[in-house]
Formats: sequence, C-alpha cells, structure tokens
Amino acid sequence: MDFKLTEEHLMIQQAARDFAQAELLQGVIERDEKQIFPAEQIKKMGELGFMGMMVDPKYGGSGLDTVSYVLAMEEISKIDASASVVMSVNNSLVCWGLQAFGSEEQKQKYLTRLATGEIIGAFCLSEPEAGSDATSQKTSAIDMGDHYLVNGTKNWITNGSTADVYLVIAQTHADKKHKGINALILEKGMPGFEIGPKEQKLGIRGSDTHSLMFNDVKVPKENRIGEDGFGFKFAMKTLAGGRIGIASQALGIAAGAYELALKYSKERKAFGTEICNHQAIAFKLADMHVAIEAARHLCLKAAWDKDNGNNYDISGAMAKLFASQTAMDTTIEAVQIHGGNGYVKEYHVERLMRDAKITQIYEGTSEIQKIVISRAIIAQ
Ligand code: COS
Repeated sequence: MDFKLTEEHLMIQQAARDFAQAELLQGVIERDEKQIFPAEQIKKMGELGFMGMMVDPKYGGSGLDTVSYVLAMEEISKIDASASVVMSVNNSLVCWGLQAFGSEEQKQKYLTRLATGEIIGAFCLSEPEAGSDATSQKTSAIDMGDHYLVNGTKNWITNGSTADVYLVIAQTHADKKHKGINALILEKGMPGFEIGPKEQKLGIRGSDTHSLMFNDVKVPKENRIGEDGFGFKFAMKTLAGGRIGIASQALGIAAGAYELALKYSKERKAFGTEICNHQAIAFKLADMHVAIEAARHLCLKAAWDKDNGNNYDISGAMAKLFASQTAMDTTIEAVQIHGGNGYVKEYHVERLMRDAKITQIYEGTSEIQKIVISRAIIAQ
C-alpha cells in the first residue's frame, strides 16, 4: 500500500491552493454577503483546467484522475465553497455524465465547451416532491416522435441561472416507474424554459440556486442521454461520483476552518499564554485534526476506487457521510475557538460553518448515504 501522492498530484494541489489564495480569498466575504456569483473566478478556473478536470483532452478537458480532482476540490473549498460547488457540479455531474454516457455528437456539441469552462452546466433531478425519493419524478417528457415535450418544475438547482446547459431528469413512461425515466439535455433559452427567482440561502451564498419551470419545452430526440428509460440509472451513476466531489468539498470546508482555528489559537492569548496551550483548546485541535485526516483518507480511497475501476458507490457514500459530519463538527469548534471573533464575518469561520450544513443535504442527504451503505452491508 502506498499513501504517497505523485509529483503531478502535488503540483495540482499546489496550483489549486495558490489559485484559491490569489483569486478566491479576496472578496469572498462580500460575495457571501450579497450573494454574488464568482463569475470572473470561475472563468479563470476554466482557463486553468479546473472545470473539466477528468475530461479527455480530446474534448477540451485536463485528462486528470479523480484523486487530482479531490485534491483540487479540497483546496478551493478551504477558501470559497461557493466556487467549489460550481466546480463540483460542472465536473462530476455534468461533464462526467456526458463523457461516460453521452453520444459523440453530444460530446462535440456540449462537452467541449463545458470542459473548458466556456459555459457551465446544471444537473436537474430534485423536484418540489422528489428530493431523496428520486424515483418519484413528476416532470414529464412525452415522446412526440422526433422530440420530447417537457413539462414540470425542478427545485434547488445549482447554477440555475448561470448555466447554459441543463441535464434534466424526467418521466416518459409513468407506468414503468424508474425504468421509464429519461435524462435530456436542455439549453437555456429554449421556448417554454423559465428560470425562477434566486433562493436566499444560509450558506454557499455565492452560488446561484433556482427553481426551473418547463412549459411545453420541445427537446429534440438526439438530446436524450443513452437508451430510452436510462435516465434513472444515469442519475444514480452520476450522483455516485458527484458524492466524491461533495465529500471533498466538505473536507475542504473542515480543513479550512481547522487551519484558521489553529493559527488563531497560536496568536490569541488568555490567562497569560496562547490559547493553544490550554488543554480545552488543544484537545479540540487534536480531535479536529484526526477527523479531517480520516475524512481525507475516505475521500482519496473513493477517488482511488473510481480511478481503478472498482465500485465506488459505497466508498463515495462513506466519504460523503463522514466528511460532511466532520465539516459540521469542525466548523462549530472553529467558531468556538475564535470566541467572539468567530461570530463575526471577517474571521471567515462563521461562513464556513454556514457552508458546511449543505454538504449533509445535497447530492443525497446523510440519511441517503446511510441507506446506500447499510443496504450494501446487509447484502454481503
Ligand atoms: N448505480 C447504478 N444503478 C443504481 C444505483 C447506482 N449507484 N443505485 C440504484 N440504481 C438502480 C438499481 O439497480 C435499480 O435498478 P433495477 O430496477 O434495474 O435493478 C434502480 O436504480 C432503483 O434502485 P432502488 O430500488 O435501490 O431505488 P430506491 O428507490 O430504493 O432508491 C436511493 C435508492 C435512495 C439510493 C436513491 O433514490 C437515491 O440515491 N436517492 C437520493 C437522490 C439524491 O441524491 N437526491 C439529491 C438531489 S440530486 S443533486
């Protein structure tokens, strides 16, 4: 067993760290406060190859492995989890889904521009009444011969207004339940496709989250991904990889808060010494450090499974479950270590605490991860 990262991995990690410090740190508080999308920063991330990291270079991607993606996601998320969710959705849900299951025409038409970050994508599964219960899709895609007629509403869509390309999961043959679902590629501006108002969120406030409404949207047949009825499997397979991205985001949020708390505890004095010298603080730092290291191992193991052709449904679910709990626990303790300063914006940890919560909710709640893991254990 070899735990050593390659030279290339270390270079990518450093490049992401440098980018986050140089380009994302500045203005992160204001973007959070005013819900400003990091448009310029995302454009630069595209130029550096962070928006299509695992895409084959022949489609404009960086041709890197999932381990590299985890390393970059951690570094970006330490500084700006709003930018990293845009990166995660584009990389692991949209680009990976198209690369793995799209037709050659779809790859040429959409993937090449998504992988370079020229445009970004959105993944549209959740509905007002179908979040965790993903088989209960109400959005319909009626087969009209040469096109589908799409009607319905999607909720909580990341990149909702900033995307140009939307992968939409919809029901075609209701009697076939999950086997009648399709995944379709929609484009912004298609007649009948409306974007609802921006959600006012607790965290990841720089990213834009919207409802989407479809009213008799005509989608050409060639925009269906895979065979008729493949949509649910497409969503499950894509989300399995997406969970590695969100696990890495949670890891980055935890690690970012920990690094700030460690630094603060070495500078702040109370009762005649730096507060890190008090066991009440030192023990918190030890617990944070151990949990983050364990979360990092789970993220890298899931990525390694994916890169080596192993099943990663379970390792990805374990990484997401543990890393998101670690993000929550660690950010709460980081605020506590900062005392009163932790409760004000300029110290960053209150934002990281708010950002952490979503990692236990999106791309499958913690409860969904436990369903995936427990079913696998019981089936053994
Ligand atoms: N890869 C491939 N296929 C999968 C799969 C995966 N990871 N997970 C499930 N499937 C397939 C199953 O094999 C089954 O297909 P067959 O009928 O051909 O055997 C089908 O999908 C239905 O699976 P299952 O019966 O397990 O479905 P359930 O309704 O019990 O749901 C969970 C399974 C709960 C795991 C699923 O609905 C889920 O992940 N929900 C959460 C969705 C989510 O993450 N939402 C958040 C918003 S998206 S950003």
